[in-house]
Amino acid sequence: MPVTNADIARIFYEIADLLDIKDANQYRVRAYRNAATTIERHPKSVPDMLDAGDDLTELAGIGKDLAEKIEEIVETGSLQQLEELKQKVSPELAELMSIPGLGARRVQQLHEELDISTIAELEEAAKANRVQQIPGFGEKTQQKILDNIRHSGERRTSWFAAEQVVEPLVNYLRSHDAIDEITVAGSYRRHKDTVGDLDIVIVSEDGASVTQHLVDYDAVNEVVARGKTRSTVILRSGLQVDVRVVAANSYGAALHYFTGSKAHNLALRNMALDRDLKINEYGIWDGDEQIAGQTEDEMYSLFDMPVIPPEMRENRGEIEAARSGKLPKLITIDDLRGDLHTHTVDSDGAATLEEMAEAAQARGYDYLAITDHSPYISITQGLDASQLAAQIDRIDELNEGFDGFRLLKSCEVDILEDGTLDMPDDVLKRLDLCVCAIHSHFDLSRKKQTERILKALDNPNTTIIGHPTGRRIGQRKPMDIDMERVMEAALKCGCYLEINADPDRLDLNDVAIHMAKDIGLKLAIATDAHKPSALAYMRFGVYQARRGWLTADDVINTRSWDDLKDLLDRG
Ligand code: DGT
Ligand code: CA
Ligand code: CA
Repeated sequence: MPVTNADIARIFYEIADLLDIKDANQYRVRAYRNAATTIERHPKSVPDMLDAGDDLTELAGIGKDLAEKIEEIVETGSLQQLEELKQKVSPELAELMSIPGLGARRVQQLHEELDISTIAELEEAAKANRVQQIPGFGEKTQQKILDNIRHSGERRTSWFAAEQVVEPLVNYLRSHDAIDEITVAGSYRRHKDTVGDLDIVIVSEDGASVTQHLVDYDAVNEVVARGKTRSTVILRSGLQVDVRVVAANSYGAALHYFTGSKAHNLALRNMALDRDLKINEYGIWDGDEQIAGQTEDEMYSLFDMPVIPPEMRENRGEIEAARSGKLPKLITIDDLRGDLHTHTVDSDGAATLEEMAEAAQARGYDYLAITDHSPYISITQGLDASQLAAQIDRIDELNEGFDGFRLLKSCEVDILEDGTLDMPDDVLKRLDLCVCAIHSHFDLSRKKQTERILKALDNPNTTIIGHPTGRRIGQRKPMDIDMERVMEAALKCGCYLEINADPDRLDLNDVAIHMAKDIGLKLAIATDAHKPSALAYMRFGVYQARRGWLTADDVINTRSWDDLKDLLDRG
C-alpha cells in the first residue's frame, strides 16, 4: 500500500546518479532527475492518482516509459531496472555522489586514482592529504570535501518530504482501534525547515498492540527497538520514527516533552526546579503527586503562560515573552492576500498568464505578481526588454477583464556580478514591483557579495530581494552575506526581502526572519511558483515566518492592493 511520492522520487534520483557514473547520455540522466523532482513536489499522491485511473503522462516530464516504471514501483515497491544498474555500477559510488560538490566525474577520478569507493575511505584519504594530489582537486577542494562529509553525517529530510511520509503513516496508525490520540511531535511539529527524525506521541491503553500495528506497516524497513511504551523503526524512505505510547493523563506532558526543542524544555524544567517541582514526559510532579500533564494548556498555565506555539519553542526569548503577555499573534495562511513571485510560460513556468491568474483567484487572492525571468541565465528562458514590455501590455489588457483581482506587473531581474540589474531602467519603471535576485557567482567573498546586493538596492526600481541567500536545502549553501547590513539598507531605502516559500529554498531562514523583525524590516512571503499548483507552497513560507515570530503586520502581502501599493512606493 504505502509507496509515497518520496519513494518513487528516491528511486529515480538513484537511477539518475547511477547513469551519471556510467557516463550515460546526459539527456537521459536529466529526464530521470526532472521526473523525480516533479513527483517529489507533486501535491497529490501519485500512487493514489494511479489508483484513481489518472493519466500520469500528463505530469511534466513523465512520458509513457516513465509512467510504466512508476506503476512498477507502486505495485512492487521497487524497480527491476534499478537493481540491474546497481549490479553494473558500484552503489557505493552513488553514495559518494550524495556529498555536495562531488559529481560523477570526480567520483570516478577518486575511484580510479585512489581506489576510493566509500565515504569512509574518502575521509581517510582527504585527511592524509592524498585527495589534493589528484589533478584538478587541490587543497581547497579537499577541504570542501571534508567539510561536506562532516555535514552529511547529520542527514536531514526537508519538512516537505517528511510530510509526504507522515500523512500515509498517520492515516495508517489512526486506523487502529486501540489508538485514542496521535500527534507527530518533534521538529516536525515545530515546522522546522528540515527534520532529523519523526517523534510520534500516541495515547492508548494497549501499547503492545499499538507496537504490533506499527511494525506491521508496509513501509517499515527495519525495527530498531520495540516495546510497549517506546519503539523505533526506520522506514523505506530512510526516515527514523520514534514512537511513544502514554496514558491519557500524560498526553500533554509527553506532547510537550517530545515537541521540544530540547533547549525550550530545559528552560521550562529550570523554572519547575525553582519551585521544587519536577517535569518529565509523564507530567509535572510535586513529590509523588502529578499536578499537571493531561494537556499542554495545563502545563503552561501552571507557569502563568498561554500555550506557546510550537514554532516558537526554541528558547529564543519565547518564555519571557509569554510570561509578560507579549507573545506575538503569529501570521496564518489566511492572512495572505496575494503572491509576489510567480512564473509563466513566458519564461520557465508551465502555465499561461491566464491560468496563473485563475489559480490565484481560486485561492481567494486579490493580486498575483508575475515575475518572469530576465535573460541573463539562459536556461530560465527569460524575457528581454521588448518581450517584457509586451507582457506588460498584455497584463494591462487582462486586468480590464478582472473583477476584484489584478495581475501585478513585475519581473525577476538578475542581479549581475557587479550589482547592476539585467534589465533597462525604462522598462523596470513600468512595473508595479521588481523582484531582484542572484542566480550566478554564489561564491563571491562576503564583502563583494554584500556590496553586490547593496548596489542592487541602490537602483530606485528595486523593491524586493528574492531568495536572498540563494540556498537550496541539502544542495547549495547560503551565500556569504552580511545580512544585517543588507537588511538595514533595505529598511532605509524602502525595500523588502523575500521569504521564498519553495520547500527546497525556504530562504530567508527562521533566524534571519527574526533578525528582520528585530530591525523593523517587513518581509514578503512568496512561492516562486512555476505552475498553478505550486501557489500552495505559500503555507511552507508561513511556517517559516512563524518560526521567525512574524505577525500579519510584518508581512507586506497581507495588505490590500491599495495599501501594498503605498508600501512598494519608494518615493
Ligand atoms: P530533529 O529530530 O533533529 O529534527 O530534532 P527534534 O527536536 O525532533 O529532536 P529529537 O528527535 O532528538 O527529540 C525530540 C524531542 O525530544 C526534542 O525536541 C526534545 C525532547 N528531548 C530529546 N532529548 C532530550 C533531552 O535530553 N532532554 C529534554 N528535556 N528533552 C529532550
Ligand atoms: Ca525528531
Ligand atoms: Ca527522535
